[in-house]
Amino acid sequence: MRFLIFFLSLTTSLLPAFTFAKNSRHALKVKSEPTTAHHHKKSTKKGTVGTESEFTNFVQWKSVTEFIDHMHEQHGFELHELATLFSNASYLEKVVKLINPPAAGKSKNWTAYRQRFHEPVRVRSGLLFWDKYETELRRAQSEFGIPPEIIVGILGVETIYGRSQGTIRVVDALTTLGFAYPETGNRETRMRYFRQELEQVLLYARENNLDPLSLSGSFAGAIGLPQFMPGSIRRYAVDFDGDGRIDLRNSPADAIGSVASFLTHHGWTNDLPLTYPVTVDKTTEDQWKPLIGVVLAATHTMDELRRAGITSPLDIPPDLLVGLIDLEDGNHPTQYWVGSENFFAITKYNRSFYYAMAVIELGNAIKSRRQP
Ligand SMILES: [Ca+2]
Repeated sequence: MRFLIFFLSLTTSLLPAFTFAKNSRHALKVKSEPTTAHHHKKSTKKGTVGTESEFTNFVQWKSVTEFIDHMHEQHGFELHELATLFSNASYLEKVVKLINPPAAGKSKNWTAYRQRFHEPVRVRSGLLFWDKYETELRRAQSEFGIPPEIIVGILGVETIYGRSQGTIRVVDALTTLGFAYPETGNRETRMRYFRQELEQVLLYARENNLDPLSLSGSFAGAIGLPQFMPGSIRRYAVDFDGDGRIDLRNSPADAIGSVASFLTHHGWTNDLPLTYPVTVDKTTEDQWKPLIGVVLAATHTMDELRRAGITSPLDIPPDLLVGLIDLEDGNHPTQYWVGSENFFAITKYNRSFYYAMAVIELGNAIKSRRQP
């Protein structure tokens, strides 16, 4: 399961690991839903959504009306308002296409991955962002303990500091994925997840006095500079500019505070080092290989790893808990590292070693270029 998100757009933050489990590419069949739901006439088969079709009558779907009832009974939403909302929601074929995994057979390549993010435009934008929001970054460090370079690294990798937040209507994305997910083995689980996110976005919009249809984001419904899924917004995001609402799309301060809050909630501990390079003993591969990525956590001491054949040229504190990291690099030898709990906190943001390492590298590149 590890790293299935490797070659996908990074606008998938905070999706659970199973998001990109291997899907078949069968045509989307919408079972047990009325064919009257089709808005356009391009569908060729009953109950099948053709690739060019787009229907907007979600409100006629049984599963949608059940969801509406749930939102009414559980959270007191007005039935007619939800009916209006879903009659305005669109099925988006491109969302269904994007949620499918990339073509198989591509090898993982750390060098290629890091080059996507460790590049001049992102570094320059990061320098400007750091200068402009230095006060907020300092405050995030003092309140949450997260260093500026980590927050700057994440916001750079995610959206180039807000430049590419995604233009897909969140309600459309989550309605499409919540009720018309493509035919896959884990379809029911995935639809349940996206319906929960839809529930969360409606609650978030109400709490922050926003029109849910005005929210745009990634194809998976991630929002704002830090690309939080709605559930993560409600659990971890903070109003860091004090204007009384959480707005991750227009308030860089809210984005900064929310990234810091997220990492604190996911195990970040002040002042831990992040990573150390290590060397592996190929003759004991059967002992250390099973230690990679079993859990996204730092659970071993270096003493334990040494016994399995892992050594480091650097001095690693004997009481520091670490986890073993592998970065496959195309035709080049795989790189091995160990990471502390802080490294693994970043992988909770996006479940990939490559992602976390790219965040750290970008943040450090920007930090090293700042005027003292
Ligand atoms: Ca705010």
